[in-house]
Amino acid sequence: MVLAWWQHGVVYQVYPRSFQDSDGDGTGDLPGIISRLDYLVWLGVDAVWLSPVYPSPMTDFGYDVSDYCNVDLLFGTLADLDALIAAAHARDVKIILDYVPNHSSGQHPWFINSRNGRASAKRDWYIWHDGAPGSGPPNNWQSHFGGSGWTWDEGSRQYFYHSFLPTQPELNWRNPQVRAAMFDVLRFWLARGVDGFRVDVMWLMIKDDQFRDNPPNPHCTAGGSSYGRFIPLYTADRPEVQEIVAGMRAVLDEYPDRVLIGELYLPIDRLVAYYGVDGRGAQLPFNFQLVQMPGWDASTIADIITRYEAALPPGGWPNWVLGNHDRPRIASRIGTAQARVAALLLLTLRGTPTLYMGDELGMVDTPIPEAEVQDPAEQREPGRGLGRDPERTPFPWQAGPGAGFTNGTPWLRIGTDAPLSVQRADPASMVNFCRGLLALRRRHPALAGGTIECVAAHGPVLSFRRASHGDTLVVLANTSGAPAAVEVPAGEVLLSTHADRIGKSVTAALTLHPDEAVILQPREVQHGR
Ligand code: TEU
Repeated sequence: MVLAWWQHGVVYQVYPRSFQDSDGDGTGDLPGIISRLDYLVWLGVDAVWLSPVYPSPMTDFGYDVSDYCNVDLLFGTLADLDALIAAAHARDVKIILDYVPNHSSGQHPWFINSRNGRASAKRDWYIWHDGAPGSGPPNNWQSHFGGSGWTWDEGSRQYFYHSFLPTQPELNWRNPQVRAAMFDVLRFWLARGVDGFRVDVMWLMIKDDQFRDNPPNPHCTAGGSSYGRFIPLYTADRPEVQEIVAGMRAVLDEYPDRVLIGELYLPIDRLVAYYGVDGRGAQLPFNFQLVQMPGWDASTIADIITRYEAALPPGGWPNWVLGNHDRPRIASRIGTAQARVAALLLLTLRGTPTLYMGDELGMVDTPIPEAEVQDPAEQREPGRGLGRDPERTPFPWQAGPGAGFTNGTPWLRIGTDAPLSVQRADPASMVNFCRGLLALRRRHPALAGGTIECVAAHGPVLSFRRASHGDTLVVLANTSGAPAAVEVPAGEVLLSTHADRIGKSVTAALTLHPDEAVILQPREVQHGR
């Protein structure tokens, strides 16, 4: 089976604001990314997903778009993005843009028109509603950032809905004019050579047309976001959204080899619906099971892999993610030793991996003092661990002030992680381990496109087998901090989180070090039997 680039390749998420500043304003930008493409080639990734770089008031750091077909001067110009696409393609690296269709900025001309009055041409491009009888918002729909999802507009004397900030009014995707306009946005970028899109909050794009209250959440945890007080039955994963996803995919299919990735925080059985009927939906509905799992142990991971693989529809291509710009970093969630184990799993499980920038360095969350908090999620619901600044700190390229990220004042403080320059010089560093994994992945068809079999947990050890046309590898991951003995086929260790193990022959039993994961090539395969 010939694999598409988005099947055998590895996606790397760049948070542009924090990747590389080229003009000293303390914020990353497009020329900065261009200057670092050779690093990404050195690392061995195949596609770059850029978080939004469109014009925006930046109330949610670019996820509040005021012009879908341009570039914010903070990041550069449209010509800079064209140059990035060309420079990436010259290196056989694909460019995926973040597409934010669920809501625009309140400063978008469409919303300014819509807010002008109930008779304005674009009134129905957004979700407006009278208040509840008596007073107050129409219903109990909440913002993901806390508080009501409705804001009163005194001028036109109605409420408008926003799943996130009041500065992010919800587009009305039931309106065919909105669909047509937003599908043309896709075509604008596709015509410029963009290789695909990561669709922001794909599962939120349709809301109940009867505006019914969401039911209370019996599992609501104290201290969490107020959003969790209700089950988003009427504001998430509505059946009509599938038609929108299929429409987006149909637009991408007007161009060759484009990929549609969906941001979807859903349980497995609902997540797989987004592959669409006959695979006409998203090729990669993001699988956040390893991001959201409460613990980190072999049996839980084995169960997730098994259930996910079983749930995939015919032709559904799997994918795995460990982190992104919205969630605490994997190394902070499970520790730096297990983060190596997690990296090996991410790059050996079946399907397309997405690597969040800095995780290849083993970056941890950087504590942000209250006075320096910038994320609205933290500002609106402080002290609940919902803030995202800690996982968004600038990429540390080298030691010293600015860490090679900027020669100005960084927009957000720089953490204390070992910089790339130091790690590149250390053969045992996380970045060299990840680079070795990526190289092994490219050398072994079993990893990029092979089957996954024999998924099991033996106490703290997760094991599975990858195979393709005579190339067979066995992955063993000790998810504990204690040594763990495990039965293995005799063979050779091709890669390990522990450098001393590499190249060693193993017999029927192997005692894994604490926090050790290995990739084993069984001997029966080595002699081609
Ligand atoms: O995030 C949507 C999402 O996953 C929310 O759960 C969000 O992570 C959480 O509520 C934040 O506390 C996407 C983007 O990735 C995120 O950066 C944006 O803020 C959000 O949509 C709105 O566009």
